[in-house]
Amino acid sequence: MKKRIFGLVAIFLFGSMVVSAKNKTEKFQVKGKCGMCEKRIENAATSVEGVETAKWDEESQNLEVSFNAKKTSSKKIQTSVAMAGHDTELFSASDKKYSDLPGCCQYQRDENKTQMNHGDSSECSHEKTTECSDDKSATSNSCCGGK
Ligand SMILES: [Cu+2]
Repeated sequence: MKKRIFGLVAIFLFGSMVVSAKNKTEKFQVKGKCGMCEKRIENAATSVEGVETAKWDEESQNLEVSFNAKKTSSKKIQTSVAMAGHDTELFSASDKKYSDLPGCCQYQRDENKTQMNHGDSSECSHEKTTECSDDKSATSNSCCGGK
């Protein structure tokens, strides 16, 4: 019996090692306010190809994602979340996307941080054509306008 349990544990450990070889878990800050935000943020994250799970915590304002590092990256996930209207550590949502959110979801924005991100073009690594084109206001006041 003991041997059998040991065998199962060994299989489990080996299995989780294989999974962790390509799966990565990262945590970053995403601004939001309520349960609707939670759904929107998590949906935006899981809609990115390669994302396995996404869990946003309202109290800590942290989004924990686990994803296949070969298919996507924390940057891509944050881009998607920002496009849904929520500021992340790296990217700010466009003013239009933000104002399109329901009133209960209009979280407190950090003005200084927003300006800093917009001014620094090195933060803007996503493809201008695919990520920025559906939102005209993005070209004037988000990082999409810098390139
Ligand atoms: Cu909300």
